[in-house]
Amino acid sequence: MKRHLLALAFSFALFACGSDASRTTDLGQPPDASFFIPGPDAGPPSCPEAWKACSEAFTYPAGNETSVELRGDFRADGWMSGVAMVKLGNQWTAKVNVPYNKQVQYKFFTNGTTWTIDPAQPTITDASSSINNVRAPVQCAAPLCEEPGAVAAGVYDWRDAVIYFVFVDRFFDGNSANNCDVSGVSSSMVNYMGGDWAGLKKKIDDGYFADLGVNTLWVTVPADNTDEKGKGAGQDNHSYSAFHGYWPKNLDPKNPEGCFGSAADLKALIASAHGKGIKVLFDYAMVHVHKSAEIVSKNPSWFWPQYDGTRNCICGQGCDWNADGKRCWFTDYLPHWDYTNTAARAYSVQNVIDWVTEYGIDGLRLDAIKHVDDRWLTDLRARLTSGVVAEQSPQQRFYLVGETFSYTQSDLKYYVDPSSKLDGQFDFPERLALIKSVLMRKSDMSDLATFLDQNDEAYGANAVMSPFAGNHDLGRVIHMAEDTPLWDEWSNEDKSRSWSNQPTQPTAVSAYERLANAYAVLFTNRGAPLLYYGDEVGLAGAGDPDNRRMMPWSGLSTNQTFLRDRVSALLKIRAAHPATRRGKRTTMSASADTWLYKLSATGDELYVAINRSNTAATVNGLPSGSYSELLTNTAAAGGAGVLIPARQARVFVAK
Ligand SMILES: [Ca+2]
Ligand SMILES: [Ca+2]
Repeated sequence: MKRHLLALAFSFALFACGSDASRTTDLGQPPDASFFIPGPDAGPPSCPEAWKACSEAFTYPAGNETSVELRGDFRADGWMSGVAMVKLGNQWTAKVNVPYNKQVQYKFFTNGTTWTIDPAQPTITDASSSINNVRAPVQCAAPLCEEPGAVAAGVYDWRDAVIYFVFVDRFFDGNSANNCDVSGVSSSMVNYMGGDWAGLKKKIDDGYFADLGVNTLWVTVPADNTDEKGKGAGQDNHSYSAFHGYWPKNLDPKNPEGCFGSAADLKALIASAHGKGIKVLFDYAMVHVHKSAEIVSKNPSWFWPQYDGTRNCICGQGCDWNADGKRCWFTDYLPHWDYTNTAARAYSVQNVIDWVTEYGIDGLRLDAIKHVDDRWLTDLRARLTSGVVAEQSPQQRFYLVGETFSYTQSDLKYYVDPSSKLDGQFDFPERLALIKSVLMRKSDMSDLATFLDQNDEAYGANAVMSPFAGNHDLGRVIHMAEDTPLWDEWSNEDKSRSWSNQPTQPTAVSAYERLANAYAVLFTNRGAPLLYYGDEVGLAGAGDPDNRRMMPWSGLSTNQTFLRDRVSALLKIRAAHPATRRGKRTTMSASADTWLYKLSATGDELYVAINRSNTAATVNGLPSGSYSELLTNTAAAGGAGVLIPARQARVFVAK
């Protein structure tokens, strides 16, 4: 074990030094020198075949261009964002790492506008009849070991993101002067509670997110919402305010929601976030606007009529949620955009671009994406690529994460394609598997392992999905971790206690420990994991709206602080260990109650053990050797099984 890790460290250093053999003496004489010397075509020890890469020079004959980018399939997003070439004498050049022994297609992008090939280099006609340059497979003598999908220097890798959903109205009241009160709503629970952008900025400035290990904020829809009351989701006959942000009235980015503050407040919060290396995603609601929106009376043809001639086309009433999903109204005061109308679509896409450029945000969370015409999404991606990303240097990946509330992978996958649609979606199917195995103990841990093995690649190598345990539409996840869960794994009954008999904060430590185990899985596996505000302290609550209680900033129980500390510890492990974010997972053992897996990436390897049972369990599969356990800061030995306490996770790294 020890020798294996040393080998990885050695090969990493060797290749980082450009294969300069003289540098190997800096590292001292390894115990078995022959083991470390790559033979012809051998590559570094333990490098998966798919990770091997060769450094290759590309050239383009210089004319009077002002810039040339090399683009191609040498990298996961290589067709979307290229590598800037440097002009040397009479040619542009760039060195890039290409996959080992694989053909590469490429093209040149000149002056930031024009695709071109070099006719002097070999060409190929691809599946879409486009002519590209082509380079035959290369087998270099000493391949690099590079994880697939790695992005260029200076470009943010969204696999490193940890997303936190800030429900602005319920997070922190930083300025009581902007507080709103909508008269006639059914309860204070569905009125504005005072949270605002100034409050969020304060928590950013105080270091709350840095302490927790969060580096990306998803912020509720900032557009000005109606001041009217309306019935709640699911027609529960209560009157709500628009505290959630999903009833937009005025889409002008310069006049955002006054109940959350001013445009200057919003810009200040983004500046604070960016100053601390925190990305910001805005929630964007593009399915509908509130009926009071001026745009509805001005352009009635831009919206589907509520009555389609024969039916009252409310989703779930006269119209079907699925069959009519792209046109039915969610409720009778939310006119549904008709994006088959070209002018309506162009207006809406431009409005998104206006928000993005006004605030300089890094991505968007797109609400209920399956309920809009597909062209809205492909138009938006094209506009972002040509009009926002193209102006950046280096060009960043603008992250689009969608919500498709479905437990069927193909439903989600349809919208995932980073070049033309979404980068990823909230992973509802993974949530179901996670909850069933880790929290509710209805499926075995080995079932979760099997599910994740096929889920990892289900959305394509370039996707960055967002796995999660809780969100704002489902009853709080802590109650699914209780000894007797309060509703089923589909959250079917979570609304039955929204308005009465609301759940109190669980007192048994078991629920918090189980949720911590779910986070151990989420935070040591791929994707940009999502934390719903309050779930880091296991905040209580039934379905909407009881799942949107005010964030507690004091009076936490020891169970709650245990959970928050565990989240923070896991996220610090995630930050320190690339294998958790982009590694290859190998199950070492899996049973009904336990799972032990290895994560490996270049120069990084660790083992994660989970025991969901109510008693300590011996977990097999940790190889012989001496380890540090990162959650308890203790030493551990592999070989024979390791004893994992009841409802605990452990993370081992070789000493
Ligand atoms: Ca306020
Ligand atoms: Ca408003």
